[in-house]
Amino acid sequence: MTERTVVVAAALLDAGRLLAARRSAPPELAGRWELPGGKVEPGERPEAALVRELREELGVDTEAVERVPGEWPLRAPYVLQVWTARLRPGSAAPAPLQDHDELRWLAPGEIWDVPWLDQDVPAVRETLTRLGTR
Ligand code: DCM
Repeated sequence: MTERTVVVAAALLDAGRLLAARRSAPPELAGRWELPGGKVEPGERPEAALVRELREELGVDTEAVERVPGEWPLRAPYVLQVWTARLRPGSAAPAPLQDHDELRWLAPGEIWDVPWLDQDVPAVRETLTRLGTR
């Protein structure tokens, strides 16, 4: 039995802004904002899962940059891990293709303007801490 499944999420950064995505499904998560991402498949590297999920959900070409230290519990058996990521040259701009109905690039002073999923709040906070110390 698998005891945990990693969900990878991206702190996608561009020009000093962070991408937030508003979920359109499932009903219990709809309307709340998240760092976009999804489940790592068996045998898949988390960084590869991140790039795949962002391509599927947002139509972008990205690369994972570095892991944000920490791991946050979701509904069992899922745990959330976060990587910073960037758009690769020539990537399309992100568009809400599935799972989301709105996207926002948040400047540093706007990060807490959106109602994040409860479980994403500590991950976003840790991401900001890391960015602030570089
Ligand atoms: N999830 C989350 N926070 C994120 C990304 C995903 O809480 N930043 C949750 C929502 C789903 C599960 O992880 O329950 C899998 O995500 P998805 O449905 O996007 O594959």
